[in-house]
Amino acid sequence: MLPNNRLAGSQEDAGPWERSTCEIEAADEWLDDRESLDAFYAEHGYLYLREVLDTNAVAELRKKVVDVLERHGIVSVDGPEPRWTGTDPMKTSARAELDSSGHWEAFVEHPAIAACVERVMGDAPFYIGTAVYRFMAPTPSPPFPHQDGFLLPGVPFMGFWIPLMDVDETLGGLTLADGSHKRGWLPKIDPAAAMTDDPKVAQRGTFYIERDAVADDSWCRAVTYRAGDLLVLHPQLLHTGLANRTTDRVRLSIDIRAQRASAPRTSGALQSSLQTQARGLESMRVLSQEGVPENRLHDVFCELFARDTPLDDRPAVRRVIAEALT
Ligand SMILES: O=C(O)CCC(=O)C(=O)O
Repeated sequence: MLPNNRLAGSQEDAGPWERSTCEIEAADEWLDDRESLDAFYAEHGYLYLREVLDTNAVAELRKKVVDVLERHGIVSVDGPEPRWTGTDPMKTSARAELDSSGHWEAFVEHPAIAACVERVMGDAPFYIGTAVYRFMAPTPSPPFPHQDGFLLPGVPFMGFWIPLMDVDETLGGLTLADGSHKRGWLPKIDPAAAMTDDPKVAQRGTFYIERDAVADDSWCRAVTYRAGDLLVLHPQLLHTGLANRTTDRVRLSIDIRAQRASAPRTSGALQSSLQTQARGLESMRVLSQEGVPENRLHDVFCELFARDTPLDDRPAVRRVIAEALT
């Protein structure tokens, strides 16, 4: 059990994900025991590997990220730790700059990181395009429970969530629903929200999780994640970053995704996370214009994705819909 079962400052209407009562189980003792590692992942949908990443490589990546954030006026670096300046990161182009920086690509080439990833995956990794730099300022951004593979259906990737600093309860961290990867696709879809112009609002409004989607007591997290930890997530594992409840600190983490190099590759998996998100939203718009009922939108999207059907080729889209709905 975690020391308290309600995070400081939780809103009354916060979802059960904000009240995680159990602590995630670490699997680092099985790092060289393939069978136990695979069995734990298959049963729980995650692997929490404590301090297995080279901390110098993590610190180097953190410094590169902080330099970008400082240049965009999001943090100031005049003490031991960067401080939030009050600038809303979403109102800057820091994310776009980081996305094209090549920093995570250099990080995974670091020999110690490459060796660790290969040990965890049991194969050489093939990185898919959707890495996400996360810099969560203390803005009131509510948690957004999701499954990373919802818009990448069938891509057999593992998600690597890597804290770039020590992340305690006040900074928020990540909570996950143990075993939820065995429950199929959980988000509900509201196609009307896909019409909203702000992509972040559209994403959150279009794909949402009902409060009782999984048992309240399946939500788990670590009390403190450390720089050097690696949290591996199954693409169907329900999880969310938690609100940053500090006043002046920015939570830094990165999500990197890879599949085993020997697994089949899909072209959709090579898109960036922003392209994946935009394509998902556009698909929901097109499919609902074509009269696909709400409860079948994701099934039909899976077919479009598998066949890589261009959304502007409406006759092809209609053929896929007809086949999927019969
Ligand atoms: O780090 C965060 O704030 C959220 C991480 C997350 O949701 C993810 O890894 O998909």
